[in-house]
Amino acid sequence: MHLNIPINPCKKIIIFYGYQLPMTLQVKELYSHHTILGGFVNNINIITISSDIGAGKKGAYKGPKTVIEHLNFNQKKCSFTHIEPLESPDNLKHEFAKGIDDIVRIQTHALDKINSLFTDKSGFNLIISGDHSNGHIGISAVKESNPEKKIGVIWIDAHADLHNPSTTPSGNMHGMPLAMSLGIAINPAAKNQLTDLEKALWSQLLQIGSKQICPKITPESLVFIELRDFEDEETAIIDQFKIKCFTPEDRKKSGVKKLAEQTLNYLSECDFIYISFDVDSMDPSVSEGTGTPVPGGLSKQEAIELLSFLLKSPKVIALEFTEINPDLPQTNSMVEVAADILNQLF
Ligand SMILES: [Mn+2]
Repeated sequence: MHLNIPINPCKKIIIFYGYQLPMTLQVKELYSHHTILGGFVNNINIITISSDIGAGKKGAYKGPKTVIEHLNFNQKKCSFTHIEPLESPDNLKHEFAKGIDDIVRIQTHALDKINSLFTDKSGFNLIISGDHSNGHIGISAVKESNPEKKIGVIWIDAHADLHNPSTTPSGNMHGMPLAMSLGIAINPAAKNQLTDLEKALWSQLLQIGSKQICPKITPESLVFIELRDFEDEETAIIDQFKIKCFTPEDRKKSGVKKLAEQTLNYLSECDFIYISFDVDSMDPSVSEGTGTPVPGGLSKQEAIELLSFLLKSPKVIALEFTEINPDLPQTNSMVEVAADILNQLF
């Protein structure tokens, strides 16, 4: 089916060189990976997607723009692409796929705007997105730009994000981006009964992109890190496809460096790697400012070390930060924590 719904124009903010923001933070030598990232490091495409349609609690749409105000990537050549939020007044009408019509529209629109940035020659991509349903945009952009290549995904998150509208307990679509990326179809026997329109919208979402590639990734090219809160339907998918999972217990046993090495070794067959970092992978002691905090996650320092080791791989083409909600009550500023991590990485 074709949805004839108008789409807001994307606003490309600005491109200029030697970009410098007012806050000064030292780039620590320990975390410097300039030589590893080679040509990438001085050429960063910063992409902000200010949509939080997929989240249960509103406010994460403010995260991307607020984080970039705190970035200080000295001497880097940065380009900025901003995707505006898009929300219809009645967008929550689909009980088991809240906002799915708007999510189809914004993902189609965003992918069209950004996929030219995801070839191996176009630089390193830093995506800061509102809620995690946007993760499907970045993964799709890598695949759409490199259709013959094998794409690996490192999903650093407390949650598995493997639900689809037929299994979700909440209807919030930020719990579904990996099901979208893996092309998981609606199960007619599952507990949630969907309308024909909802089934059609889900199938449209799985095939976004001009090449309509589905699935975008395969289960053996996916690794979870910090996974600790998931439902039975998600466990069933993980078990069925033997998806690689590192829990906080694994991290405590091996340490973050070993964990990063094991992850990259596991994905050695992949041509490109997309890293998605949901800030709820971190412990609530630093991540109160996210919609669904879960005890027992990474410390801020562990997050820096983990990402730093992973970014040493030249296969890593993009890093996404997501689910930063400045509107929630928080003792530590989630925006400042996220920006500080990024400033130390780049
Ligand atoms: Mn997530």
